[in-house]
Amino acid sequence: MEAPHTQNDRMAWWREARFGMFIHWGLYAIPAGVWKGRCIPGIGEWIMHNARIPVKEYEKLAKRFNPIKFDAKEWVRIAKMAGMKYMVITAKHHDGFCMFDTDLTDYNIVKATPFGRDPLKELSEACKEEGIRLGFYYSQTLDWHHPDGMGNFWDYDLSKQDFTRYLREYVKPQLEELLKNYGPIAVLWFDITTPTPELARELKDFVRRMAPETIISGRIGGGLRTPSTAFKGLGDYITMGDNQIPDRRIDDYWEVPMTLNDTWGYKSYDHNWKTPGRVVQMLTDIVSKGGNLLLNVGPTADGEIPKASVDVLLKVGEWLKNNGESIYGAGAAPFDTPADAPYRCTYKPGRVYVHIFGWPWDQSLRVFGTKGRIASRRAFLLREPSYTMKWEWSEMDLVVLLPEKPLDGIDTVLVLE
Ligand code: JFZ
Repeated sequence: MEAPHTQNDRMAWWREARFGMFIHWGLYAIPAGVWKGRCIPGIGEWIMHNARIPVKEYEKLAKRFNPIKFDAKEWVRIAKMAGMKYMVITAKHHDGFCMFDTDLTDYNIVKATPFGRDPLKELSEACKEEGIRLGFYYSQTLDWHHPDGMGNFWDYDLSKQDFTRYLREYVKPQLEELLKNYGPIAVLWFDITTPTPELARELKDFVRRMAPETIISGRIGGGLRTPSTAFKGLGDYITMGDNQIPDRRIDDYWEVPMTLNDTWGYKSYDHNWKTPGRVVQMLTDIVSKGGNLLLNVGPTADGEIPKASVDVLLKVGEWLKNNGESIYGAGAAPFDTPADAPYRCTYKPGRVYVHIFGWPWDQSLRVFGTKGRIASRRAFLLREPSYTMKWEWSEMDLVVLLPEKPLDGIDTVLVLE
């Protein structure tokens, strides 16, 4: 593939995609939030840290990892049915266990588990077949297994660590394996940020040289330290804090990583699922501000995406099947919408998509701040283009007379053009 000439070239598919699947899958799915009979607080993939599990104990989980129900084609089918255009899966999370075949350590799913297969290889093939882009999450800083990785203060003497050696002799060779053996890799999703701007720069240059088309997430770091939990640094886009939706539009590339319940890695007792309506409205809110949504699933130790997650995703996919034009390739409108408005506006040149969440009791919808910003000549419902509506200007706002009932209980899309 020809190297992208500009940042916009590299990001073009990503901006069009708007909606991706995040997958947190690893040994932590076995305890699933419980350790020695105790429910361990916090997100599931942090159980080794939160329960202070010694490396020698945690490693034993590998011999129990046999996700025989794993089916890459099924996961890709679910992502497509949900209307997701890219997938980002954990290649190595903070626990250090490698979900891919690597020569750098035997602590990996092919060599250390009864499963003996490479799920990232199978996913890469399934994604290629179905036209879904595949990215890898890679924890380049925290590694609670490797003595030179950061974060394991309960097993290792951190004063004896050599992080630079870890990055150069372990992280970079593994990234080379991932970029060369599973490619083309659409996104490298780094996390936590790299400890120094110099090492972040070294990492970015390394990836760029090897895979100029691979998009790099904002948590590679290398930028100015700010109190914000949103990071861009040397990345190609801003990674917002977990589940953090900005309160206004951002004129840059940015993405919200979001959980479907309250954990990334599977927890057997976390049933706090977001409803399909909530997901659609958050996706719409994010796109209306110019961003992408990377929505997470946490597969079980058997290799299945929890049914409750699938149920939500399929309903979101149904809505996108009917209204996807207002999301894919759309962005922020050339006017601001009050945060408490019962609608959000996404935009493509020549068309404003008004996503109506709350149907006005008098059927009169006021679209704030539009006068002089859009030359509206026609107002119709995206799903019923033949049904046009009366509208008029009122001060700076456009007022549209809607039909008596919404077409869609979650989000009815009105088009102004
Ligand atoms: C990190 C991981 O620790 C977590 O396990 C998960 O993978 C998540 C997607 O990423 O958690 C973070 C990292 C950075 C911030 C918040 C959570 N932050 O900067 O706000």
